[in-house]
Amino acid sequence: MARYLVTGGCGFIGSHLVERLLAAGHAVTVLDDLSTGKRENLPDSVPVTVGTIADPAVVDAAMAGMDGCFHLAAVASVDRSREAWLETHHTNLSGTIAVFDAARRANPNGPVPVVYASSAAVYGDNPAMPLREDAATRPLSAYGADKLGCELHARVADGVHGVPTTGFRFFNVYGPRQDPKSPYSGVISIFAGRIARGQPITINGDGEQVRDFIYVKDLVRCLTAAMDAPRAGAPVYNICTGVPTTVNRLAEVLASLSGRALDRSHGPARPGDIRVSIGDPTALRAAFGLSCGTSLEDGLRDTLEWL
Ligand code: NAD
Ligand code: UD2
Repeated sequence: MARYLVTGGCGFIGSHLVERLLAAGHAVTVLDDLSTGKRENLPDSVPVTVGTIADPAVVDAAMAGMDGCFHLAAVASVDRSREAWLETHHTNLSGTIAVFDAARRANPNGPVPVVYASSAAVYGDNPAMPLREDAATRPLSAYGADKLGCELHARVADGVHGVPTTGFRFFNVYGPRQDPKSPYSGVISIFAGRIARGQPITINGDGEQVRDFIYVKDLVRCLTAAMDAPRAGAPVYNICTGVPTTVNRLAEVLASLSGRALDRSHGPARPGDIRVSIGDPTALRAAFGLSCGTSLEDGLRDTLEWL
């Protein structure tokens, strides 16, 4: 049994991680400002500090006595990072440095490991598909730039301050509890909610754009595996399936699983929309012996049941 701090634990991915840690018998504390997360995503028994990772004193207090930290808190929206550039930077990069810094002092026995969320957004529009971790990083958004900054500071945390870190570049994550009402929500939660209610969906452009959709419960297995075996050198891994899915096919599978006729129209392509985003999961598999193997159909069935 270990004691873990989960930042962003009230959010979509964080709440699945907390569930997994509790099931494994660990003690979990959450730090979340509830900006997009919800208290009701977690059991009442989980202690939640409501506060911001942008305040180092708050992070220090939350980290005290922990054996490790899963750092997921972020403003997880590319659009928001455009509208509120500096404000999102305070959370997405300065807040991450505050987490690494607090991990130095968390425990009298020495620095504790941090497993943190990066993003496929660090690759920008690099066309080298499938994307391997050594592909050039050229983020196109403040969000992606800050996530790349997290990876750079993770190297400082490890090399200069002795804090073991593992970063994961999440591809398009989906599953229960992804808020379909949020304007920043992913395509699966938007389409699933609308199709299940018999409402029309809008496909941006021709719908032949491709994504690598990763089921949230597969993803959190990778996060806990990394905490169980911290590595030196601040490694960063893709979390992806390597399986391409077009937006058109996604809509068709959702309609078929919901038993609904598909009512779709095509709107203009989203400005700056990336045409193809597929990750190479080879390094992830080699490091942890894990593959993110839940089929799209099974993951979508689970998502639809939750609605
Ligand atoms: P989410 O919005 O559901 O979760 C983020 C959580 O962080 C929320 O609970 C929110 O209230 C909290 N938070 C935000 N700002 C905070 C602050 N200043 N202090 C404390 N808490 C704060 O989003 P999610 O999809 O669960 O994302 C989790 C992590 O995964 C984020 O780091 C995100 O950037 C990353 N990520 C997600 C995806 C995806 O497909 N969902 C893709 C790439 C990376
Ligand atoms: C994902 C991440 C984003 C960032 C980015 C980096 C999510 C939710 N977002 O953006 O944070 O990391 O990758 O590349 O994971 N679409 C429609 N109709 C809709 C909504 C979306 O056609 O109603 C299309 C959209 O134009 C895009 C695809 O669906 O082609 C996926 O969109 P998304 O917003 O779910 O995710 P993405 O890949 O743009």
